Amino acid sequence: MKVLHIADVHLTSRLDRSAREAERADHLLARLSDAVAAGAELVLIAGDLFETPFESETLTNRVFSALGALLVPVCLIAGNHDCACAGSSYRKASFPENVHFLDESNPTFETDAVTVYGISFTAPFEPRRMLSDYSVKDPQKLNILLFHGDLASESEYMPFTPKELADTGADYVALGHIHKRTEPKTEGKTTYAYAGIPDGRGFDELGEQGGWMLNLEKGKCTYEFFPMWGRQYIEQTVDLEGLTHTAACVDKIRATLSGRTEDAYKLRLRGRVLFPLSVTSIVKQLSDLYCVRCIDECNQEDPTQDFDDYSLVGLFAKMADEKIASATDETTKKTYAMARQFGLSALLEQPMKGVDEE
Ligand SMILES: [Mn+2]
Repeated sequence: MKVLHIADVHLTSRLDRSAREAERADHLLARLSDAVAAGAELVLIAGDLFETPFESETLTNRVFSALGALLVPVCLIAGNHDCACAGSSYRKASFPENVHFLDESNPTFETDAVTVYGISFTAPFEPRRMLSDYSVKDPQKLNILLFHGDLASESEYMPFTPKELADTGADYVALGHIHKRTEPKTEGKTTYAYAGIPDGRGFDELGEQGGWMLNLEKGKCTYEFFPMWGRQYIEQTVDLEGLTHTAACVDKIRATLSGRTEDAYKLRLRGRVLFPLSVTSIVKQLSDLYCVRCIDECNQEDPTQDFDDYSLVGLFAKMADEKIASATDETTKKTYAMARQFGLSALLEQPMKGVDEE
């Protein structure tokens, strides 16, 4: 049976993030359709689909009705962020027929082929060990458990151990809570994995995100990563060594990037540049990219190390560095640093054409 496992989408209707959030919801729903088109017969959402327990009805209705349109069964639980407390979105929702919210009052979803179990948060914290004494009813069947918590001996978020997972008798435990996906592991006869997040939301969630597409049979689990991101957050270093003007830096940056304009980039600019670098004008010339942040780390390494101390260039660099080091205020320091750049440029016979005005 082909199963898609995702978790921790953290959709929110918070106004300050609304544009990106609407886009994230659209994207998620489109990728879920893709997963079904790719053969997923069951979708598992292991908690924290929403950022808070009380998201707007506009958002929750939209998400639930789109899950309804997938037609295959969708099983979900509440995590600590979107806990099913009184008055919460999950308590108020009317779910489409194929969408199964699993909690204490509705603990399983069953078909001939599979039983899905789920445990939901009902408060933002739950330090109890919810899996001690928990076990599946029919060990002969294919059994899946949806669980949101910390793989830890103690935690405020449903702590568990691999042994506790194995003792449930579940064939696969679809985990949520940790935003970094983990390769499926096996303990006893139980396979378990965190799905991570389907789509990054900032530079603390870098790279390719998605979920696990699993092929589950009794006693056998194969899997592959199913990419789902709408935008990637990418952190990259760009070497601008020896460049003499902004346009050359912009060209170098473009040549270094993947060419995808829909991603968000945090660029660390490094190397010795031979003109006063302006991050503002570089960013301006990259405005076709969705988001670019540049961190100017140019001219920061030990500047004399590449020069022969006994050459004119080496002596000049050494002298300039001493001046910079002994400067008592920022303005003087900057002036010496610029003098060093201009001096080196002259000595290295690299003309200062296209020097940035800013
Ligand atoms: Mn969580």
